[in-house]
Amino acid sequence: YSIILFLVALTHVSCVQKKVEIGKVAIIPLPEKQLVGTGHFEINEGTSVTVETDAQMALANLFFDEFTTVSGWMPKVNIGGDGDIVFITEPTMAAEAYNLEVTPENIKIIAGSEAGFFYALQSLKQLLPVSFYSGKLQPNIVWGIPSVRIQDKPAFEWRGYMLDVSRHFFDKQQVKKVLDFMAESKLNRFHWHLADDQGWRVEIKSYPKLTEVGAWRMDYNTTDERISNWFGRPVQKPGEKPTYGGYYTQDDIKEIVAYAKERFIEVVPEIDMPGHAQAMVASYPEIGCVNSEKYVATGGVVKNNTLNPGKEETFVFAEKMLNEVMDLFPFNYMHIGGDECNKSQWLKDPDAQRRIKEEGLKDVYELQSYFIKRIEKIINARGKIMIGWDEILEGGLAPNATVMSWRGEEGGIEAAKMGHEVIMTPSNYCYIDLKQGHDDLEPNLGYSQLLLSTAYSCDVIPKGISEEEAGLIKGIQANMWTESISDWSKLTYMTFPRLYAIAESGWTSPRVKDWDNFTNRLQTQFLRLDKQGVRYAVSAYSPWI
Ligand code: TNX
Repeated sequence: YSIILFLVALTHVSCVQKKVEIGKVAIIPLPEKQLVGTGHFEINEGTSVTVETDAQMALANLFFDEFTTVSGWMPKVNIGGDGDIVFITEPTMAAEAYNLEVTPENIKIIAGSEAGFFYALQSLKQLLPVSFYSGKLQPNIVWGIPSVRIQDKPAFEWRGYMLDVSRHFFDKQQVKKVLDFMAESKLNRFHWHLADDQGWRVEIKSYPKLTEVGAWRMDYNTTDERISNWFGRPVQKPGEKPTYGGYYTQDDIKEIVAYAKERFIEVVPEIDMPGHAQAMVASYPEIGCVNSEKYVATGGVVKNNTLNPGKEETFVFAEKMLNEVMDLFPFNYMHIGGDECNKSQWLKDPDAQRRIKEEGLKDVYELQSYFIKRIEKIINARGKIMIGWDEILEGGLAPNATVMSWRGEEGGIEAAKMGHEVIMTPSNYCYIDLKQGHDDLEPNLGYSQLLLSTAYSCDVIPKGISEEEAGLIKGIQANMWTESISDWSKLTYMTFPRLYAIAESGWTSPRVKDWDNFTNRLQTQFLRLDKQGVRYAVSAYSPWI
C-alpha cells in the first residue's frame, strides 16, 4: 500500500515539477543607480501584495493582472497588512521617481507619486524572465526576479513619441499598442499628428465634411515599400472615388486619452496649419487659396495646400474646430504644426495680399507669423499652451509658444535664447521613419539614414547654451512620420530598437548613459520582442554598419 502511495506521490511531483526562470537585470531605459545583489525573489500563487491606497491598488491590479494570462493566477493585492511585495509612499521623493528593492525575502516599491509606482512596476516587469512576455499560459514556470536595488528618476519631463496617422491610418487598437510600448519605455507624451495633406483623422461635429471628405484619399500600391512610390503618386481625378482612409470618433479619442492617462501618458493633439492642410481645404475649399488642390492628397509632396490667412472665415473655422479638438484633450498643450508652409501660394492670392497691406506686414513670412499669433490667441484663451514646429520662429515668434525643434537643434537653441520652452526632436537624431540599416539588409523605407548609434548619441541639451536656457529644454521626442509606413509590421520595424535609444536619452541622465551597456541590454530586449512576436530591425544593430 505504501509503495502505491509512493508511486502516486512520485507521478504527482513529476507532473507539477516546476522550473525556476530568473530574469536578467537589463532595464531600458537604464536606471540612474542599480546594485545587483545575490539570490532571487520568487513570485508564486501564495505571494501577497500590500498597497496603501485605492489608486495603488488599481496600479497593482493593472500590473499583476498579466500574471493571470501567463501563470493562471495572480498575487493577492490587499490594502494594509504585511505582504511579500509592499508599496511604500515616500512623499519627499521627486515626481516620477521610485526605488525598487528586491531581495530573496521581499520586494519593496517606494515612490512619492502614482507615476513613480507605475514606473517602478515597469522596471519590475523587465526584471521578470523573458518567458513572461509570451502572453501565453505557462503554469510550470516559477517566476524569479533577481535581487537588485534600484534608485531611479527621469532626466527630462517630456519624453515623447509622435505618430503620424494622416499619411497612413492606424486604428484605435494599434494606437493602444503604441501606448503600451511607450509606457514600457517610460515615455509620457503621445504626440498625435491628426491632420495633414493626406488625411484628416478626428470627428469634428461642427465641420462634418472634415471626416466625410477629408478622411479619404486614393490608395496606392503598398506592396512596393520604396518611398519613391509615395512621391510619384497621381492626384485624384474628378469622378474617382477615394478608397483609403479612416478616422477616430470623439468617443474613440476619449477612450484613447483615458487609456493613455492610466499609463501616465498625456496626449498632445496636432492639427497642422497653415501648411500641410490639404485635407482641410479639400473638405472646406472656402478656407483655401485661389489655386488650392481639390482633393485629399494621395502621396507627397503637395504644393498648394495652405489655409488662407487673408480670409476671416479661416479664423472662424479655426476657432470652432480647435475648440472642439481642445475639448477632447485635457492636457494643456495644443500643437498647431506650422511647418513647411508653402508661403509662395499667398503671393498669388488676392485675400492674402490684401491682408499683408492692411496689416502693414513686410512679406509672407510675417503673414505666416500673423496667422500663428492669431491661432495662439485661440489656444491661450482656453488656458492652453501652443506648440509649433520651429518654422514658427519665422517672421516673429508668437509670445507664449513652445517650439519643437526638428530642423536640427538651431531652432530650439534660438527659442531657448528668447526665453521660450523647447522640445527637442532634431531629425538627424529623432526621425525614426528614416532608414536605419544597410540597403541590402532592409527595404529602403526612408530617404535618408538614422543609425541606432546616432540616435543613441543625442544630447538633449545642445552645446553652447547657458544653464538657464538649458532649463527651458523640456525633453526629447521620437517622430514617426508614416509616408512609407503603411502597416503595423513596418511601424514596429522602424520603431524598434531606435525608440529605446531615444527613450534612454529622455529618461537616463547623460552621466549614466553608456552605448556598450545599452547594446548589451538590447540583446535581452530583442528576446522580449521575439516572445511578443513584434517585428524589429536587427539591421539597426549590425556591428559592421
Ligand atoms: C518633414 S518634420 C515634415 C513631415 C514629413 C517628414 C518626413 C516636419 C515638421 N515636417 O511632414 O513627414 O519631414 O520625414
